[in-house]
Amino acid sequence: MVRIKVMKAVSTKNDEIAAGIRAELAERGIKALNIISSPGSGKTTLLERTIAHFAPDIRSAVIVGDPFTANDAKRLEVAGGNAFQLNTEGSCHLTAPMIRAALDEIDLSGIKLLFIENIGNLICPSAWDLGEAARVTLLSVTEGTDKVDKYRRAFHIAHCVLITKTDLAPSCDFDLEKATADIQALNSRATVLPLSAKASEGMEAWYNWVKQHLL
Ligand SMILES: Nc1nc2c(ncn2[C@@H]2O[C@H](COP(=O)(O)OP(=O)(O)O)[C@@H](O)[C@H]2O)c(=O)[nH]1
Ligand SMILES: [Mg+2]
Repeated sequence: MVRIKVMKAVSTKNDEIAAGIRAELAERGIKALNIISSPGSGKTTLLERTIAHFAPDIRSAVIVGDPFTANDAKRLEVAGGNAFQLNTEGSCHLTAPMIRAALDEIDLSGIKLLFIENIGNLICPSAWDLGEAARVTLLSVTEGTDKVDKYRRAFHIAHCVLITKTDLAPSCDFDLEKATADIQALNSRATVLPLSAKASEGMEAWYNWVKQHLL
């Protein structure tokens, strides 16, 4: 009983802070994108390409969630992003208070896109509102077609689902048609885009989605 009440109180507080972040970013003309996936499915690589694609006309900032390291933020600085590292000291997801604290440190002048690379896992990040305008969930072909159903909440809450690393699909027995149908059965409003950041396949469709929904 007590435990449930505490969890509810924490989540309510999170949602209040997230609503404040959403309102503040909207007023400043900044769109935030919460990026969710398992470790290694290609979040940072996608961001490297995306930030470089839109620069210098459209400037991006990135809040990079990571349990311990600053490696991804360093990669994204190199790609031209204004990158801010958030270390959770092992915790499995970002929360709105963490984003609030980061925003108080970041210079957002001239920024149009705020990418949030969440901690790599397909469970907890999908339960926490960060004040984003939209959510994108990545599933790499190396993870297997069955992961859509297994981690359904991450796909249910997504505005866009990216099937990544399509260059590796032939060696992974990934069934793109089934994965797409399963995602659409869970969430009919989600756009599903297969792509390979490494092979530069399908990237234009992704950039168009960003333009259409975030710019
Ligand atoms: N073959 C292939 N490898 C990729 C692709 N995108 C990322 N990778 C590799 O997958 C690994 C993890 O990528 P990373 O972007 O760090 O994933 P993150 O943990 O989700 O941020 C790295 O070795 C990348 O080079 C892709 O489109 N194709
Ligand atoms: Mg990463």
